[in-house]
Formats: sequence, structure tokens, C-alpha cells
Amino acid sequence: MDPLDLVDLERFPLREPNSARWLQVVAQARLDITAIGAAEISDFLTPDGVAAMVADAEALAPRGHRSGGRGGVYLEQPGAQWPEGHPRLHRMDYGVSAVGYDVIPSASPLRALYESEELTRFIEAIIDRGPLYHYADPCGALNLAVMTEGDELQWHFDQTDFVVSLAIQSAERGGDFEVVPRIRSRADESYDAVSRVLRGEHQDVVTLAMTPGTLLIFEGRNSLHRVSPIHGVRRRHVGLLAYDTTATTVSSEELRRTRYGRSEAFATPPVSWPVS
Ligand SMILES: O=C(O)CCC(=O)C(=O)O
Ligand SMILES: [Fe+2]
Repeated sequence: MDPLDLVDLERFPLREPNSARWLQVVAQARLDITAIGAAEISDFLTPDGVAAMVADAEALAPRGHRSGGRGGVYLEQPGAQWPEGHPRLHRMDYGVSAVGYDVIPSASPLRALYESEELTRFIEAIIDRGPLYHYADPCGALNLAVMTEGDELQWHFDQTDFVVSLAIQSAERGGDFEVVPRIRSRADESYDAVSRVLRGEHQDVVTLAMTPGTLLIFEGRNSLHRVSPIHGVRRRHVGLLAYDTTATTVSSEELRRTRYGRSEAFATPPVSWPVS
């Protein structure tokens, strides 16, 4: 299977880098990132492409490791130095299941698309920060994030510069990707504005549609974001495609244990699941 066959190549000619259309799509995505910190490339996949990804995601979902509990905005342990009510101390419920790269078989269309050279070059051109590499972590390079009834992701800032996600299936209700673009900067944490969002003042919140088949390139370091609670029986599936500007970055063992339930990756993806 050639994973590029799942992409709408007329609109997004990944096989023709530097063609006029390719350059136009890249330029538009760059403008969107500059303006709002996100480029939403809708209908990146064809309808058949979406269907193939949904079937794959449903088959992979049982391989996910569920994590949940109370999570903070800054993805750090609460420090004693912050006064009561400070956003650094704020904790909210989260719940999500993550299927790690090491358990995604090479026949998976999601994996094949992630590993395609053409997609990497396309994203590299949009990000525009020099050579881009697949994230070197054996679990974290590619994830399928599966969310079911009651799951949600708390308001947070990412610890990476950008994340690339592929919307595969939406929940029946909820599961919205909500963002306050550029609420903070390197120079200004904007704690007051962050506190207002945490208190429920949502006038600056935008919801990104994430219709199935959308490729989203998102700068999450300075844009506060969350996934609202999921309702209904249909699972929400999102592929999280990780890249880095260095070839050797990996996650800590602790992060692997919390997110995937194992600190050592499988050497090859297990054929059947559960592994006996
Ligand atoms: O599932 C999503 O759409 C976003 C996930 C996210 O924000 C994250 O993994 O940091
Ligand atoms: Fe995030």
C-alpha cells in the first residue's frame, strides 16, 4: 500500500515538491501559523483515506494504554512557591488512551503515512526551521490518541514547539479541540489571562473543526488548549505525528511509563494483542 494514495493529491501534490500548487499550499499554511499559531489543512485525506484510517484506528484502539488523573496547565509538578489560586497550581481531570509507535504494525496506513518521505518534506517546508526528523522516541514518535465517553484533556501548553495531528474520527458530541492562540509569549506568561480561561471565561477561545481527514499543524507552546469532554459511544481518534529539529531527541523513561505503561519499547510490533 502506498500511503500517499490516501491523500487528496490533486489539492496537496505531495509527490511534486516545489510544484506551483505545492508551494502555494505551503505558503498558505505558513501564513496561517504566523497569524493564529495553527494551520488547519482540511480534507487532506480523501474519503477513502479517512475510511482506511478509521478501520485501522478501530483495530489499534485495544493496544492503547489508558492514563488519567489530574493534570496541570504547565505539565509539571506543582511547586511550593506559588500562591493559592495561581494557574501553576491549577489541576483538572484528564483521561486519554495512547497507542504507541512501537505497537503500531508497519501495515498500518497511519504508520505508513507518518513514515513517508513526502509527508516529512511537506511538513518541513511548512514549519520552516531547517531539516526536520522523525522524533527518535520508539514509543512517542507516532501515537494514536483514543478518547472515549468521559475522556478529556485539560487546558495545557505543550512542551514541544509544534505538533502535527491527523483527525481520523470525531466523537458524537464534545471532543472539541479548543485553543486560545498565542495567549503567552517567551517574554510574558500572561498569568491573568490564563486564569480567566481556567475560570471559564471563554471569549478568546476558538474551536478548530478537526473534521476527519484534517491535518493540523499546531504551535502548542504558547497557545493554551484542551480537548473538551467526549460524549457518546463513538471513539475520538487522532493521530499524533511527532517531529524534531534534531535527529536524536527521546522521551524520559518516566514519561513512557505514565503514557504507555512501559518504559521499554517493543522491538517489533506484536502480531496479536493482548501480548501473552
Ligand atoms: O488530541 C488532540 O487533538 C490534541 C492533543 C494534545 O493537545 C496533546 O497531546 O498535547
Ligand atoms: Fe497539547
